[in-house]
Order: sequence, then C-alpha cells, then structure tokens
Amino acid sequence: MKIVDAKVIVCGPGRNFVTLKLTTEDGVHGLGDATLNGRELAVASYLTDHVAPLLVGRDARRIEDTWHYLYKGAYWRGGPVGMTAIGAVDTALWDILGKTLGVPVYQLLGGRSRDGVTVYAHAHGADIDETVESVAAAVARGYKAVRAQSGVPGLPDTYGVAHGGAAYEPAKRGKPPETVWSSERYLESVPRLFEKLRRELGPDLHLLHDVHHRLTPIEAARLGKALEPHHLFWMEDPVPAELQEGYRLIRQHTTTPVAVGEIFSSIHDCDVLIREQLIDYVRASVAHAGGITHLRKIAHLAELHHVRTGCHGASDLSPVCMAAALHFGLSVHNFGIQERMGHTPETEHVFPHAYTFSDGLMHPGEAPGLGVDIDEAAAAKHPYERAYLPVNRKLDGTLHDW
Ligand code: KDG
Ligand code: MG
Repeated sequence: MKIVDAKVIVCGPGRNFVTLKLTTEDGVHGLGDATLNGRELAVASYLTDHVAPLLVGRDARRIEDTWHYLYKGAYWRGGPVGMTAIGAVDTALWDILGKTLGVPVYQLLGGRSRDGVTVYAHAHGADIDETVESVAAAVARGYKAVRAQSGVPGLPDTYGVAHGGAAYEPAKRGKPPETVWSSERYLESVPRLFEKLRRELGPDLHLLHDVHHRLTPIEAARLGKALEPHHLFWMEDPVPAELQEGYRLIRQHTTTPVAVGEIFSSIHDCDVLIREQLIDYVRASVAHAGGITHLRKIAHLAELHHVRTGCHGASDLSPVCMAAALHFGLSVHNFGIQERMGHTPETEHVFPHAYTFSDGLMHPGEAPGLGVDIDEAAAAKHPYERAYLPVNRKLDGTLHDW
C-alpha cells in the first residue's frame, strides 16, 4: 500500500491551521494536524520541502518504521517544528490504517478502556464574579470539569481572558500584542477566585487553572498551598519546564496536583518529571509530540509512575488533532482528562468530524480511521493570514513568559 501523494493544506477558518493529507495508491487518504501556532509556515515548509519527497513510494502500513526513518533520518532530531511534522505524518498513517481495515483508530490502539473521554471546558471573565458565572454556564452545558481564568485587578489583559464575551483566541494578526504582568497581583487574586467557585458551585465539579509558565518555583509553591483548601483538579504550567528539576521544589511544598507539557515535543522533555513523580498529569499532544505513536510511549512511561494524561486541546490544535486525541484518550489506560476549548463554526465546517460531546464526555465515533476529514473547497475560502501569539512584560517593562 504505497503512498502516492503528500499534500500540505494551509488555511485560516477563523484561525490558521496546517493539515497534512497523505493518499495511497488505493485512493485511501489520511490526515494529520501540523499546526504550530504562530510558526505555521515553518512546519508547512518542513513537510513540503523535506518530508513529502521521502514519503512518496513508502508503504503506508509501516507506521513505526516511518516514525524512526523521519526522526533518526533527519539527524537534527527533536524540536517543535520537526516533531509536529513527524506527528502529522504519524497521525495520517494511523488514519489510513484504520480506514483500510474498516475500524476506528481506537480499536487499533487496544480498544476502549472507558465509555467516553472526560473533557474540560474553558471559562473566563474580567473579574471573579464574571468568571464564576462563566464556569456555571459551562456546567449548564454539561461539563463536569472547567478551567477557570479571571482578570487580575490592575492589569489590562490577563492570560486566558477575552474581552466582550468573545471566545478566547490568543493569536492576533499583525505584530505580537503586548500584555502586562504582575505576579504579586495575580497571586493575591487567584485564591479568592477558587474560594468563591468552590463555595458557589460545590465540591463535585473538577476545577482547573492554567498559570501559563509565569511564576518562579517558590511562587508556584505558595500558590499551590493557597489553593489546597479548594482542591483543584490541577494547577497547570506553574513554571517553565525547560529545567525539569525545578519542579522538585514545588512538589516539596504542596499537594495541589500539577499538570505540565503542552509545549513538549518528546519524551525527553518530561522523563525526569515523570520518573521522579514531580507531576500528576502530562499535557503533551498528538500534534506537537510526535503523533499517536510517540504520545503512547510517553503515556506508557507515565503509567509506570502514576502520572496520567491531560492532552492539550486548545483551539489552535485542529479537529484532526482533537479526533486523534479522542482515540488516544479512549484507549490509553492512564487517561486523566482531555482539554476541549472548541472551534469556530468556520473551522467545524472545514473539518467535518464524527466525534461527539454529551454529558461531559466526548467520543471519537465509530467511523473507520480518525473519523475526521477536510473539505478542501471550504478551506480554500479561508486563506492563511500571518498571526502571532502575544508577548508579556512585567510592570517595569522586563520581557516575561507569556
Ligand atoms: O498556542 C498556545 C495555546 O495553545 C495555549 O496558550 C493554550 O495554554 C493553553 C491551554 O492550556 O490550552
Ligand atoms: Mg495551557
């Protein structure tokens, strides 16, 4: 079953996406999400200029071998651009295999380990009261788990909070927007948010919060301690994880569970975190961590060390990634939770899909393969427009983590 075509489709239905479409000699096609928010064209070029010529003529069934052929064959291994490209190839090959055998991908991954995939929604507001309302609205839509982000008093913009009731969408056209940051003001307000959420919404709801890499380890330890009475499901990305050992300090001080990894590209970015049990959830995604094949290896290592999965699922990962994440999440034993930020109606239209949501759970559906497609004619109506993620500065102008 030879691959005869490898096409990269770049489109912008409300936001930019890069999709790899592989076609075999039998006319079966598979899709992979190759979107790297803010650096999309680097992956598109990597695939078109360097990977596509290697794929044509290869046997589409050799998924594991193709992964190593691209990873080891590049010599310059790892990194977000290369691993996103490999991830897209890998995902498309699983899609093709499922379609060829007439089964959904989760059946190829060992079958289902649960009835559905628990997902968490995003909620946000300009202040604590608005955020509590937004979380309650997500609960009314059926979610059993909600990530809450609130505006910080005295700061004009805060990570995760959109203005005017719009959905939160960080990437903006033109030069990167600049936001302002104060850890002191943030640390003062977040415990008050979760104190009110627990009081008003009760003990059963899973509450999550994303710190977005902005604290130092000792500040993160302080926040984790302050949040302990409100028993969060997790505190995400409390500090940047380039230094994995930095998490030891947080762990020594707090029992608030920690989730890390949406920017990880490979198992080597999290092996210390997992082996030393410094985190509770690993957030690496199918799109950015080398596809289904490599993410399964991360999950299996994590399983040995009581760490569960919590894959990134922001709106900049396309419905192709969401479908793959759901097959992965339904099958992998140590699944924790899956993020679901949602997509615009234009995106839903460009990527018709079989996955569904009901009562807090998502299911990938029973269509052969991933159960997601791309309507190329619809995609062509939404051309790519360059967009950047914001940068963030402290009150004194120092560049900080966004
Ligand atoms: O492209 C960056 C976004 O995906 C990221 O900021 C979203 O932190 C995020 C999350 O947890 O979904
Ligand atoms: Mg995050």
